[in-house]
Amino acid sequence: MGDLLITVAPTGAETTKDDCPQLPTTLAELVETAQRCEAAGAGMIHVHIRDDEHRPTLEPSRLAETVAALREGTGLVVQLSTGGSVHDPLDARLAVLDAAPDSCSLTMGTTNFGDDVFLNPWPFVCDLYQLSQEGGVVPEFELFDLGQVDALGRLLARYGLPYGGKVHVDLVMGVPGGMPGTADALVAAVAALPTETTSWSATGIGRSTLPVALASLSKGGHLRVGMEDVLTLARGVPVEHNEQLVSRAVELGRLAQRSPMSGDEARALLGLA
Ligand code: KMH
Ligand code: ZN
Repeated sequence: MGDLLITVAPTGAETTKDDCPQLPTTLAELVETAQRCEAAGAGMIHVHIRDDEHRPTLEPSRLAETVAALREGTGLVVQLSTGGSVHDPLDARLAVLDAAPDSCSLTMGTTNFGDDVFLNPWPFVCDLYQLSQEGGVVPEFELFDLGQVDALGRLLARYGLPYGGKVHVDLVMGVPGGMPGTADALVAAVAALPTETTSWSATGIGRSTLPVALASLSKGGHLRVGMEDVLTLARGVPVEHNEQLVSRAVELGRLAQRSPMSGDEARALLGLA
């Protein structure tokens, strides 16, 4: 029985196919990636999709087709990003839930995102949360800074628990504009999580990937890994396939005496079973 949820975020919305040809951007590449990552130890997939020119898209029928293909081809929990890219309008991001994924990401506030702004005004957060409750979609609360940890407590106090009754959090650390990807920041964020929190994972962007993964395991957290968050295994060593990052997470977990959860075990953790 597994006790470590490994979420793979294989694509993201910010890296281009030209800059990184090994990024899975077509549906066939995404399904192949999902299958190999599941075999390696992932329990959930966090999905951003691309159009035929490999550009980020939230096109509703393409999202629905992606959910169906991942359900058909894997046993992973399928989480669609509602963050999209920094250029996606809020209404298109709300409409992601129409594709009826198992889970959706839900970021708890606006964040400077490098030179861009990742917009998540409070009324949008509230609308998205209520839609997830009505639609039977389990949110994963993405927290980019300590203020967003506090905002999650306010959201739960106002609207109650998510669909499924479990509160699962992902700390996204090391984004330029968000909390740093350090053990100190992780400890502070975990200490401030609302008491309703039932599980949490962490991911560190870029060079903070390993420090954050090790800190998360040390605090009993789960892991998110993938090419959305990091494109190198070490300085100058590109990731060739997301499976490598999942396998490394499994190995780190093994050293911490944790074993990966299956998709079904992830479903139970998240209140989907
Ligand atoms: N692409 C980022 C601006 C999410 O998926 O919910 C936002 C993001 C978060 O990736
Ligand atoms: Zn994302």
